[in-house]
Amino acid sequence: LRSHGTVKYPKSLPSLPVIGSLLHLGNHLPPHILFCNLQKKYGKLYSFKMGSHYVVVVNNYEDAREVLLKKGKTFAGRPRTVTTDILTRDAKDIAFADYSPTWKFHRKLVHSSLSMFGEGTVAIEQIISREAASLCQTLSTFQAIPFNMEPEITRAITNVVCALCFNTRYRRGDAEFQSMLSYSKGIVDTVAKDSLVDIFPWLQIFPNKDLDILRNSVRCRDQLLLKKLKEHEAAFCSETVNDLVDALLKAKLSMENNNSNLSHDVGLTEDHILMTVGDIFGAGVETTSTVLKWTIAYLMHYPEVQKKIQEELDVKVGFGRYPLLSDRKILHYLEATIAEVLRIRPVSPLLIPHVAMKDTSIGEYTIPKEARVVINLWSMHHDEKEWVHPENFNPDRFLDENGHRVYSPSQSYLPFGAGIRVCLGEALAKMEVFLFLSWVLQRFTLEVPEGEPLPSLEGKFGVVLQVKPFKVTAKLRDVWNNIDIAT
Ligand code: HEM
Ligand code: PLO
Repeated sequence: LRSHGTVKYPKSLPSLPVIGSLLHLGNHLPPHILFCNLQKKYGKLYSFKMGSHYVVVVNNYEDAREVLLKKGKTFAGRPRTVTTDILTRDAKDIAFADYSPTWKFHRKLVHSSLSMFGEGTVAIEQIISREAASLCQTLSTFQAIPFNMEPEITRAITNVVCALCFNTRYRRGDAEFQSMLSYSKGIVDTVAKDSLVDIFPWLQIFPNKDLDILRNSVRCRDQLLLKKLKEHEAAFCSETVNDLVDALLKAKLSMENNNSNLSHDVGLTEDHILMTVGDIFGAGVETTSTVLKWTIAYLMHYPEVQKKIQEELDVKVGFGRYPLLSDRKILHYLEATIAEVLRIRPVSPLLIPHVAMKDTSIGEYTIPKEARVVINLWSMHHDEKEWVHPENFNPDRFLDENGHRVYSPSQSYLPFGAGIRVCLGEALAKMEVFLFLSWVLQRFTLEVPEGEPLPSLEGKFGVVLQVKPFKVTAKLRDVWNNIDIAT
């Protein structure tokens, strides 16, 4: 440890070239696993230099909670990185924007608009259920034919976000949806390619193929977003606010009417509106569809878990009605399964890096202003002191002895982060994952097709922890052959 009088800094890795070579040579370990393994040598809290940046890695819940909750505001900054600056026109969005009045204002605006269009109310339940019904309809056309569920899951989830942002939806094969799929893949593959920690700052100096793909994909996305914005402007009527774009336009117009400079000061420019919608749209699609794919992959490996979910559905919901959001209170095993998926394969295993906005501390260690703080959720969710056999998939961890859902069996569990930078879509995501899974599993049993391998559970690290593609068969459950299906 480096100590200067009473000042004690976290143990430091020798130098960046070490990290660089570790990443290259360390069996190509993804950063969350590498950072987890480095604890053995450097302890739970350690640091390294990345070019001129000082990075601190937190691997335990005590320190993570201090950063996110106790000192949430101090650590609410965000770093700028080359790729996210391209994505967000220099951080004019929410997720990658530094702590500022503009960030605060947009977060509030989006939060209230999402609730206005029904988060937690009947409207959003209807939107999700409509897409769940449509997904089930599509699945029934695949009867017993092995297929990759990814495009249909993505379309269903995209349609929910489309309804909230633009008040539209896509049909199968829609050209605009296809182009969205392709630009989004381009962004996911290249933005923060080796994690948002910007492991390879040299990207900046040597523009390469990935940066071209990113720029082209972002250009396509921005064209689409701009088109939506112009359509909304043309049809705008302040009396009927139908979606997020309307809500942002209304806020902008009302500010411009009151004081022509205010909308610029607070960051309600066209750029800000486009980037904010881009964030919600991107986060809304990539995260939720990833959780659904992980859940299905685990259900393939653990058919007994799928069976238990179905038995619970049969007893508590039956076959005479659709699953409803209010069933979350009684479908404990399904809720526990979702919680366990978010533990074992967190969508965002390193969160988004935080930045110390002033000199501060974590535990007994001094943290200088501008330090980047990476919270390693993977270490927290796989901590052997907190979880029995953490690599085992076991929904029962989230149930008490009466089979009721335990909100959080350990403090070492924060799939959505916590504090003032907590995920903005947590409530929405939980509703979607619950409704889609309950609708699908009420009707279908998902199986590994004959001759196909089990899905890989390894994961592919990037801006989200992705599942590798796999095939399933969706078999209509026997009981439905004798019942008039109400989809
Ligand atoms: C941020 C997880 C779904 C919008 C985050 C963070 C995590 C997370 C870990 C970073 C927190 C931090 O840096 O401390 C998840 C998971 C999801 C999910 C596990 C699905 C199960 C969504 C959805 C939306 C959304 C559906 C949009 C509707 C956002 C936004 C931020 C964020 C805007 C940035 C917040 C900020 O920096 O102020 N999410 N998310 N997320 N999420 Fe989610
Ligand atoms: C996903 C690809 C989109 O085209 C753009 C986009 C916007 C917001 C990002 C999201 C991507 C990935 C997941 C992120 C989200 C903001 C918050 C969320 C990083 C890059 C998480 C899980 O932290």
